[in-house]
Amino acid sequence: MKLIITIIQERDLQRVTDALGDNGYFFTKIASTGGFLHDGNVTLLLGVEEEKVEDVLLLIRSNSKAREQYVSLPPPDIMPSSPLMQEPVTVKVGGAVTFVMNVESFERW
Ligand code: 2BA
Repeated sequence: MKLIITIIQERDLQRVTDALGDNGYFFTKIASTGGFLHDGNVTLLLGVEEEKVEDVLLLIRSNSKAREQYVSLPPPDIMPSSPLMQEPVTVKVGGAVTFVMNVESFERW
């Protein structure tokens, strides 16, 4: 079994979770916050059999989208403020950031 952890943008949540649910996958949804932009995002946890991993990744990829986001000021705790660092920048966020991990054991009582 594998544990898939995927971080998606809130705007993709409905599409991604509908696609996973329609295909019979169980998942846990956790509200999360990006450490860089400090924006809300959503983390999904899915325990799946190894042979289903590619199918899940395909569903996530095809239902989430990369977007450019305008950042007017860098977060002060990440980058110390300096007049030279206050130029607006764009960052590309997503589609989805996904980790696939081995699961040592799985129990459901
Ligand atoms: P954030 O941390 O808010 O990052 C949003 C976007 O800002 C990132 O998009 C990336 O394009 C940019 N970014 C992040 N850290 C940066 C840095 N130190 N310098 C320059 N640009 C930076 P994504 O890579 O698509 O990430 C989207 C969200 O996925 C992240 O939101 C974070 O919540 C999560 N994430 C990304 N990589 C991760 C990792 N290695 N471990 C854990 N979570 C991660």
